[in-house]
Amino acid sequence: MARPFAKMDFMNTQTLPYNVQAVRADFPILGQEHHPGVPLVYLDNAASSQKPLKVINALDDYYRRYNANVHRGIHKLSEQATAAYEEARIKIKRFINAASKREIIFTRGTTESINLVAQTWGRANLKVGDVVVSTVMEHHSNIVPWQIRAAEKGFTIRYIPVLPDGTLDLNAYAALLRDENVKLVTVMHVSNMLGTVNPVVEMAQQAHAAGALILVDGAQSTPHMSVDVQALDVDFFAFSGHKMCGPTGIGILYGKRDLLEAMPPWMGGGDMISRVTLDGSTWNDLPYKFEAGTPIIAGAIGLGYAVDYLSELGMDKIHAYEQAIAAYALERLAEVPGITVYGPDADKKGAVAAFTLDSVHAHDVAQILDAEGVAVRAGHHCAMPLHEHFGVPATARASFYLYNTFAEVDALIEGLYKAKKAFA
Ligand code: 7TS
Repeated sequence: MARPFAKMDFMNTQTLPYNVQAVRADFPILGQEHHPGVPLVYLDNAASSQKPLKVINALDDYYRRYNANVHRGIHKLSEQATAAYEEARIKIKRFINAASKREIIFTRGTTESINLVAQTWGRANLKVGDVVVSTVMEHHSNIVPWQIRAAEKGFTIRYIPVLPDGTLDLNAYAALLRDENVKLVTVMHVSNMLGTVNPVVEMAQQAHAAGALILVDGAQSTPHMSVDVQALDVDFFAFSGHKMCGPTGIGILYGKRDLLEAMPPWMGGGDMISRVTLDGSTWNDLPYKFEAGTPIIAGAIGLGYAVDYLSELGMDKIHAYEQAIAAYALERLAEVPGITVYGPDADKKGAVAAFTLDSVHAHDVAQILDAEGVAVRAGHHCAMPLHEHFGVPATARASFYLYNTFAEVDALIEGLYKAKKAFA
């Protein structure tokens, strides 16, 4: 049973950048019922996005027609697989406007990309007395790898505080950078709880002026907005394929070439070496130096097709569409009595709304919404320090993507009224 169009849907189809119903037809999962007679309203996109047929078919095609290991075989299948794997790298290079395909390293995701930098660059460059600047709003994957490395190397981590409106305290950032021991700033581009879009261009300029490098966690920006790593002038940039229509288990570490060249390898094994003797080894060229073992071939190819899909739709159009949905969602959420939505105003944030509803536990909210077909996440969203900052153990979070509709926002709001009633 299809949900009827909401009034807002009808009013906005004239001005929206694309026809969302045509887009939805590309995503088979969106047409299914969540429970008998209850359509799926998927609002957990910050955790993982759904996949279009283009990506599903690309994976199927790889396994059916040219599955083989890469960079090894002389045979045709291996050559085909290698060509597709390397073509994906070029697509991703173009997508984020890297200067060279050698700067694109395939990893398992944002988490692995950040760990790679912490363990290689961090091990080689950070020592007692040095400072790494991070923020209170980071996902655990941009806190814990540095804590692990700090315990070993003895450097200090300092955190930029978050202001009540959910933006970073940039005065505090400037003050932190006055310490000449700061070697690295590591910051998320867009918050997965607050939706805050951090001013990474300015933050990168300030970090560089202070003699520090900057790593940006792009897990929540790359799926939703046009990213140009050269314009941002960031030193490292990490993101995950599965949040941007690609498969799970594949992600990217972008790094400026001279930095990657100077970094020691991380994992040792096949493909990452130039020559191995029993007395020692030398390393392969970039990016292979950081891609030990049989890589995630299908995942990389699938991500290449996801990037094609997003580019064909247009990142600027996707961003504009999501901004319209997010503005509508925030407007409607604000009508619900007893709700607190965290983070800045719609014009300063991505399409994410984390909230609490009266004293109803976030998990109960999510459970009632699930019964209504609305899939949201509840919990700390891997941002425990940020939840502590706001004095809440958990929030419920609705996160939107290019295929969500205004009617789905209405379904969320209806579900919240049911939750209120159930716990009144
Ligand atoms: N950084 C940010 C900003 C994220 O939102 C996430 C995942 C990660 C890093 C880690 O990405 P991974 O692909 O390596 O796991 N965020 C979420 C979330 O908000 N809900 O589930 C996963």
